[in-house]
Amino acid sequence: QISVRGVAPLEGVDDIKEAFNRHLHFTLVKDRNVATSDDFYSALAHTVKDNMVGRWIRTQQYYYEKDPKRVYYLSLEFYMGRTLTNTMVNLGIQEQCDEAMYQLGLNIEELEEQEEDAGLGNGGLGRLAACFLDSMATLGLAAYGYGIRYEYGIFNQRIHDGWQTEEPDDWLRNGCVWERARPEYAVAVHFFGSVQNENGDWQKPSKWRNTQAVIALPYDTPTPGYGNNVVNTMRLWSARATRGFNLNLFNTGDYIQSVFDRNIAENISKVLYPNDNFFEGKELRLKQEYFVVCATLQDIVRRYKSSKFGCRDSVRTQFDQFHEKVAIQLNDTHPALAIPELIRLLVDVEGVAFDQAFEITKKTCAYTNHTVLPEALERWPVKMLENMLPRHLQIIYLINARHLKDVAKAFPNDSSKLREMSLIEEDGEKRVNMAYLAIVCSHAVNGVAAIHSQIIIDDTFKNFYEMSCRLGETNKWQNKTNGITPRRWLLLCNPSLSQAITDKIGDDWHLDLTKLRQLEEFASDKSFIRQIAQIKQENKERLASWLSQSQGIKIDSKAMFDIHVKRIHEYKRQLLNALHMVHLYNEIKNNPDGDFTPRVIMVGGKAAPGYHTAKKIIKLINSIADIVNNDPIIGDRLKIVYINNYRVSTAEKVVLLFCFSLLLFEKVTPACDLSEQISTAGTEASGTGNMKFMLNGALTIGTLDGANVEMSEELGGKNIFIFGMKVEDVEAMDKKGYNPQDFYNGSPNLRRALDQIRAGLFSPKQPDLFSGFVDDLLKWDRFKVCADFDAYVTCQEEVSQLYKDEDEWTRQCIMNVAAAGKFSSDRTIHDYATEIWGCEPSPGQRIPG
Ligand code: DL6
Repeated sequence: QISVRGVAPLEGVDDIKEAFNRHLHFTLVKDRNVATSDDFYSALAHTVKDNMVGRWIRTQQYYYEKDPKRVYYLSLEFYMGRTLTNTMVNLGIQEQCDEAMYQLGLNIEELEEQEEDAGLGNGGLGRLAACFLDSMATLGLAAYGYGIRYEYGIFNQRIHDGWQTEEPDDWLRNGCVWERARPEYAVAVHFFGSVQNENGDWQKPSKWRNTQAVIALPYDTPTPGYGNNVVNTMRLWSARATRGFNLNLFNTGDYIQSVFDRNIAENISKVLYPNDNFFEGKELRLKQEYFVVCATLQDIVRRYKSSKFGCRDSVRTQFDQFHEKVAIQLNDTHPALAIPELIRLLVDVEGVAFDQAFEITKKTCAYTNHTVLPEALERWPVKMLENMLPRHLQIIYLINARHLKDVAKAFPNDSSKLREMSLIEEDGEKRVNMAYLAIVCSHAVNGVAAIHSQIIIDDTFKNFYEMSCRLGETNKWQNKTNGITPRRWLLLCNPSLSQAITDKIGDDWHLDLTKLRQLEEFASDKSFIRQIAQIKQENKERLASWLSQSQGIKIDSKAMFDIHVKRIHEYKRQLLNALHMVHLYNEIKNNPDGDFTPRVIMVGGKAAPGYHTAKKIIKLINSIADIVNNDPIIGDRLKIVYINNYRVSTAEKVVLLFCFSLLLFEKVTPACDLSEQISTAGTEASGTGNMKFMLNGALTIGTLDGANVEMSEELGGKNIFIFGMKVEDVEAMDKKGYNPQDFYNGSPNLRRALDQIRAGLFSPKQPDLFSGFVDDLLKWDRFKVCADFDAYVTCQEEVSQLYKDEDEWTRQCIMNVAAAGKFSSDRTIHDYATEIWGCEPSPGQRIPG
């Protein structure tokens, strides 16, 4: 098992029991009689962590010895969820731990339930970063995740009278077993102040003075690879006031106030901004973005300079080879200030000439775009930057000057391009377009699914793409279709399906998901079909019982589980689903004796606290649920569930909040029959929920958007329900002029549903609650819900028909699992490594002793 010098073998059952008891006693200072479930969880977590520590140290030693190119994944979000089970799976000690707990009279599943979700992300972008950490370690890359250790992660959602309210996610209140503070690597981050340039020349090394400093204190969390002894590091920064913070007040005698004011500095890492696909433009957010970038780059440069383990002397003083040792990946533009910051460090601290610093930075950095929605693109006001980061603004102006010369070269005689492509937008308040900055200063730019990467070159960043072509920048514009880690999203969340697959094709698929193709051979095998159907049924029963226990909701587990779980956003069109619910309700009411396929439609997800339309959509779905679920004519043929992450533990007579956001996904994914992926074509960059459901044997109903397109391709266009407008259709409709009223007039089903909502059928206590909402929809309908409604209904009818044929349905589910191999994040990371970062993955290779 172990091929690592100085690393202890993994523990057996007896060792685990012993370590568990030792931790309970010495670490938690408890005996069995008074220990709480949380103590037992912590003792197990410490025991599991012990198995990782030697590997973690050894991996880092190995990197120092070998000095490979380091990959830095910079992200404002890492949506890690729980760590315990994932660590046991990756280390291969799940069975031993299970047995050890059993022998100690404890139920491991109950202990696992004690762990808080590390919800340091909003949705897909943050979860992608977490999947990438798993894959980077599994592929043996010397990689680091860098982000912020938010004290409060994504809020807990509570549904109150159908409306969402938010509660703070105090995830650190009991401490976190997995992290380790590293005060020895704390660094200072400066804000505000003024700049002194040599001879007034911005390009010369300059002094940034009279700043306000904040300390960035790193916390390290190990990120283990799967079965390869590699343990990488995720380093998250926490803000601390400097010792001398607000010394002025202190000196004038207001000691108490000066202590209170430390919060101003420490607020930087207090809370995750809860927006998904939306740019809010708040000063504190800009501080967060610079904070992570500044602290991280100091760390990167320090590591670059000293290559020997434990050595404090600089061994590298030249930076011309920096890009051969360092790759920085920007997870969207949120960490894009890394660009001017790296240039600043090179010019002002290391004495590199500006032009060379620019070239080094460009060869080091790469940018991933995750959205084309204009409201999500970051455009920071020049005034804000000038005040908070004056030297960076100068550097951005210098970059822009260089860039505009290149624009003039690429588009001679077209002065309009200078205005269109300037990094500084001048219409209205002057702003810096961060995507433009990231593009100009990166050697690679990628989208996250093929269709999305095409849209950014055809439309969003067309000018920049064309400029690259004209200046001969080949390979700059790339696609890297997203992926998910098969460890968490199959092995961990669906053990029975995993085992059934392994029984058929062996376990090579753990590290090479394309091996799942071999399942096609068994897709028509009756006994395999029955086995897979049985597994799905058991997973559904488990979800049903969890819903009943946690939310008091009773559902029929034989009904089709039609699941739509993701952030609530107009472009994701939960409203289209809501209209379909109303339509189904009407159909059953019109024909009470008809032969309907019973469905439980589950919707779940959070709306950004300030996103009023999204919150109204949640209220609408809950209102429809209230009427439908209580109508005796409907019975079990249609049930609507809004899954939320709040539960009340009556046993303890206290209100407990559980952070079910990511966990919710882990619970519903294995139980899903039908996965809803119904965004307006051209709006969802990729989606990753779509992949999770496919891998777990759900069928998809979806538009040709994001990664759905590639899912359909992998399925050969079969065994998936595709409906609605394509990107070209949406564009053509926009050109022609879209009028939702035309569809309202042309579709009796749509008209009936909208009229009922408008008239208050689902909000009897407040009949006009949704009337404005419907009126607005019929005026604007930005995401073309009305235009796609009929196609969606027709497609859903096909779904209902197919569900009646259980064997055929299950055969198609198997074909989905078999075709999901492309969507492993191992494949995605392999492609980033070889095509962007310039390093070679070594999957399956253990660190040698
Ligand atoms: O790439 C990860 C994820 C995609 O799967 C989603 O389709 C996309 O909406 C999401 N984008 C964002 C953008 N946030 N910002 N900026 O979260 O990225």
